[in-house]
This record gives sequence, structure tokens and C-alpha cells, in this order.
Amino acid sequence: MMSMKIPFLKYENAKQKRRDLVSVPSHVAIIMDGNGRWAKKRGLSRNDGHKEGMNVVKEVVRAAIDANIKILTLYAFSTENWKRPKSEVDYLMKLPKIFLHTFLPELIENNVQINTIGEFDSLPKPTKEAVQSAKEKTKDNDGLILNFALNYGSRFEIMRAIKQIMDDINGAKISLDTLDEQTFSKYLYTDGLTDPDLLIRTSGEQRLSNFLLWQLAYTEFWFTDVLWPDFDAHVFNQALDDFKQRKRRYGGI
Ligand code: V07
Repeated sequence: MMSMKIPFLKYENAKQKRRDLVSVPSHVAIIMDGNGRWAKKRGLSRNDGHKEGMNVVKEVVRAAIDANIKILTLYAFSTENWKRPKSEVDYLMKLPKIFLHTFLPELIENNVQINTIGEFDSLPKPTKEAVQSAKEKTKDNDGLILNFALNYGSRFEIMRAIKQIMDDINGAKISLDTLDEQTFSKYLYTDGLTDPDLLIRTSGEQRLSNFLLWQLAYTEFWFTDVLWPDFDAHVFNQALDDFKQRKRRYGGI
């Protein structure tokens, strides 16, 4: 079958020019919390909340492209999330494929590169295949890096880095004397990515939940009571506007 032509989507707007002149965070990370609570309030199932949450991801990706953000990292599934009921885990693991089935053409059209951080190999095979294929199709794109944290846990990431470093020291590939923060960072899943400038967490919780512990050392945090399925481009732009007012010191004065 002939593939349907997707109309060119124009995200440029008048705001864009102005934003380029002021400080736009290069890398925004988001903890997308509150899907279950949103669903409960409406008498819906938790899975209905996750599905709605997935649609919000699309809106926020469009807003990130509009804002000229370079990297958007989304906490989609943590290493702790396997403890949830099987029916919920099974549904969550279907979401990457559902998302890509409906949204990948638009991502390609907009020069987005799909990336993941986390223990990719232990994901279910159909999930892995759908995401791997999207990564390959978008690997040469140099627009927004859409980075999904999938089966991600920060303490595990750090332990894994330490073990690989020990291996490389034993194999004489690196030396303990020259090991520094920059070298350490290369052993994290986020190798090649800058640290987040802004972390957003929805749903009123104010904790990190094992997300990017190393990488968030100098990141600005922004919290909102808005539940993830109610989050939208407007709230996202509020966070970006607030970020502009922050004075970043990186430990200096
Ligand atoms: C998930 C929707 C957003 C709210 C938080 C949890 C539920 C998009 C993806 C996804 C992941 C990889 C990829 C493309 C899309 C996703 C999971 C959960 C596990 F390549 N949303 N979303 N993955 N939720």
C-alpha cells in the first residue's frame, strides 16, 4: 500500500523568536505523576489514566519542539514499577508501541530523534522491537532528542557504572588516578547528553523517586499540583517562563 503523505506541520510561531533570545532550558526532564489519581477521581481504571497520560506526552513533545528545547527526558517506567499489578505492567508495556504506531510519522516529520535510558534488554520483546525500530529510523535526526526513561532506576545506573569502571580498570582501559566526574559520566546511560537544566514533577509530590540522581546535581526543580493527564502546553510554558526567572549559580556566587 502506498504510504499516506503526512502534511508538513509547522510549529514555528511568533513566540519562538522571542524565546530564542532569552534563556530556554536545553534539557528538560519530567516525572509524569498522577495518572492513577486522575483516573480514580473520574471513576476510571488506572490504565485509562495511563492512556490519557500518553496523549499528553504528544502535546508536550509538540510544545518542546515549539520552544526549541534540545532534549526532553520523560520518566515513563521505573525499575520499581515492576511491583505493580501484572495487568497494569502489561498495559504500560504496550504504551510505547501504541504511542509510536500513532505518533512516529509526526516525530519523523519533525526531525525528532528517539532515545532511551534504562535497562533496555530486559523489556518485553514486542516493546523492545517497537522502540528499537523507532530509534533506528530516527537515529540521524538532529532535532529534539525525545529521551524515554524506560526500566530506569538511578541507583542501579550508578552501581552499573561503578561495576563497568572496575572492569575497565582491571582491564587497564582506564586508570583509577585519572578517574574524574567527566569520565564517570561516560558510564551512565545519559552519556552524550547534557545534564537537565529543568526538572518538572506533576501531581504535587516533591521527591526524586530514583530519577537521575547524578545528573540533577545543579538542575532547577519545578513542581505543580496539576495531575499529568491534566498537564498541557500552557502549564509546560509556565514552567519554562518560571525557569527564565531563576538565577543559576552552580555552587558559585
Ligand atoms: C507511558 C504515558 C505517560 C504517563 C506516564 C506513564 C504511562 C509514552 C511512552 C513511550 C515510551 C517509549 C517510546 C515511546 C513512547 C510510554 C510507558 C508509559 C512505559 F519509545 N508514554 N508512556 N511508555 N505512559
